[in-house]
Amino acid sequence: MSENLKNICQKIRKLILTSTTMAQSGHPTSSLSAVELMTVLFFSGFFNEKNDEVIFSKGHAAPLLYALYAVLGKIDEKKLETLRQFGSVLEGHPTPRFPYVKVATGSLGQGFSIGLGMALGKRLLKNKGRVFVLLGDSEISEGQVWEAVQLASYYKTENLIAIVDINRLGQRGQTMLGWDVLSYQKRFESFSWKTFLVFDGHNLDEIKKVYQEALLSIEKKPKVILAKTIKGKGVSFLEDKDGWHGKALSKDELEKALEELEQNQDDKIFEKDSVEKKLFTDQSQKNLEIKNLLVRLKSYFN
Ligand SMILES: Cc1ncc(C[n+]2csc(CCOP(=O)(O)OP(=O)(O)O)c2C)c(N)n1
Ligand SMILES: [Mg+2]
Repeated sequence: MSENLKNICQKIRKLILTSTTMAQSGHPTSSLSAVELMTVLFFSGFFNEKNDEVIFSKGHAAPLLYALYAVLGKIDEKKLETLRQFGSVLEGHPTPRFPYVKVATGSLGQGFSIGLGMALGKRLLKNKGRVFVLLGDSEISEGQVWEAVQLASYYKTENLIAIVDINRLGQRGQTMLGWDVLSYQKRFESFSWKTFLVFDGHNLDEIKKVYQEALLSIEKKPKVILAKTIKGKGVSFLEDKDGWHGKALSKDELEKALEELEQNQDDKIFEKDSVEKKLFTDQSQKNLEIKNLLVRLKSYFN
């Protein structure tokens, strides 16, 4: 199971790197740091397409978003070659021209506020879905983020789940808090959020365990997953290196990177069909909901 997820991550990494090199622009390193976080969300039964929403508030990680939908079989892999081309729906930052995106993001901080609005809307409509929002660590220094943070807890927006990709780096140099996840935790907790820590944001099992805990939590609070990650993860000459933000690899660099990824691939067989079937129908999603229900029932008798 985790082996298959590992292969999906490798495949997604290759697609991110190739599509940005073809475009000769984009944000490969910002996309690479969130590969495991988003792969587990999409492929381990946590994201329910019928009811849930996912927003890439760090919209510059669009190559990751498009690669995920290519691997899901929702868009043709060949289409990734049109990334950032004039007329392509695969714009440099996500827009609703891409069929699986409801809101345009890219101006940092805004996607998160919209996610809060969507979560409140779901509550009004008695829709039991959740809203997952992916944020960058430098992004959360935006004042707008903290306006939404305080409003979300005021309204006890339990169906809002923020995932912060703490890769230490912003556009230029280290962020104010670097990898100090405990300080991030204190800040969110002081705003009455329920926090969950992932100490290795590339460890599939750890991510799965933490997502499970977060989704099973019955506290009437918004939730944040604070994950320590590595910018450029998977390619030695990109990992945790300053100076690679928003830069595509040259053809030679791409070749080197793909070679490295190939060497690290445990199992070269990529089972696309089984992946497709897994999404949304996954038994673990149902198990999670049953467990959730039981925990809720139990809480009535305590
Ligand atoms: C409001 C706003 N200001 C500035 C930018 C330019 N910008 C794009 S990405 C980025 C850095 C983001 O860093 P981080 O949130 O840590 O994401 P990472 O790339 O590290 O994943 C900046 C400043 C922007 N897109 N929006
Ligand atoms: Mg960052």
